[in-house]
Amino acid sequence: MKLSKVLLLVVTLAMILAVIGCGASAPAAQPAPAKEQPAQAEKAPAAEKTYADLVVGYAQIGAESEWRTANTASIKEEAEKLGVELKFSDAQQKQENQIKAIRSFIAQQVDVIGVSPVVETGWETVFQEAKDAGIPVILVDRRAAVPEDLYTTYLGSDFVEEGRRAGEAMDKILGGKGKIVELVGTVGSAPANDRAKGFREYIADKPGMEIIASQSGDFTRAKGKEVMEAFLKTHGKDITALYAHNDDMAIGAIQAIEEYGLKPGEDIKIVSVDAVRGAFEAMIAGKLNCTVECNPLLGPQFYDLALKVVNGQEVPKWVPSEEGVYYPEEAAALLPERKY
Ligand code: GYE
Repeated sequence: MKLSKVLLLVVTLAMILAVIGCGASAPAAQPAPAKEQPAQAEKAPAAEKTYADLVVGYAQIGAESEWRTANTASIKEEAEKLGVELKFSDAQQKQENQIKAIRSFIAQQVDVIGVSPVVETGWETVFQEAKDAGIPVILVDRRAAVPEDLYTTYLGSDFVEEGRRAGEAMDKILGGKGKIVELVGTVGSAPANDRAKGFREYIADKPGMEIIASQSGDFTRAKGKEVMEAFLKTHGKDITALYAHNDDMAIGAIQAIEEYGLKPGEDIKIVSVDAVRGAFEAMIAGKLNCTVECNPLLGPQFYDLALKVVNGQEVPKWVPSEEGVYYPEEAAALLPERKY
């Protein structure tokens, strides 16, 4: 009898509470947090790493371009901001130096290795070594041609799409007709391979647009200038357009075109990739006709992924960066906002 009275009381109380709850507009669920909190508190003590616990090895390519300088700054500044311990190596454009750096990171037992592979091939052995040591490898900026189990994720751009966008811009600027020379990036690198591919894909059905010469300028200003001089020597005024796989090569080529006595941006239309400040300045000066953006500020996303990976969280196999396409008309307005 006593028990049924208690039960009755509980039921009545519950009904009253329910009625009050229904009348209230939003948080009827006041008692709920009391139930949820202990469950969360139970999870918390698990040995989750924080940024302050992270030791990251980063095998950078070098300092070949404005893009790379901005990329390195982003990786270094973000580590400092978050309190991540960063071991940074500059390979001076040499794959063998990047491989050495990765081996030294493995020996130092870092938590995560970030690498921007200078070229696509030749990484299997060293990535396997990292895997055997239980150290996740994150590809940053450039892909490597390795089986998917040898890296955790790729953070970076869709270079084929950038090539297509450059083709589309060139088509617009030339009105579908032109003799194009191409300054290719570092031979065998993902951005050089893919930017060439995307551009060709786009112009495939534009019979008026023809690539008359194509050579590597290694993503540098000096090489871009040198190769453009050679193009001019061979093809002279036949050249109506230049497609450069990065802004630095375009800027080097602009100098070569001026020294040859032609007007860059007018006599020879120029489309390049990266959208660094130097490109905006060249557009304002009327010497560059378009730049397709490739975002170098990958630091924040990189450490976010690194932390997730060491804590065993799932991450997508590819984290693409968001990018735009810029023309001279908007260059002056946008320049002050450009962070690189
Ligand atoms: O476009 C170029 C740099 O890998 C996306 O490398 C990067 C490229 C960038 O040297 O300027």
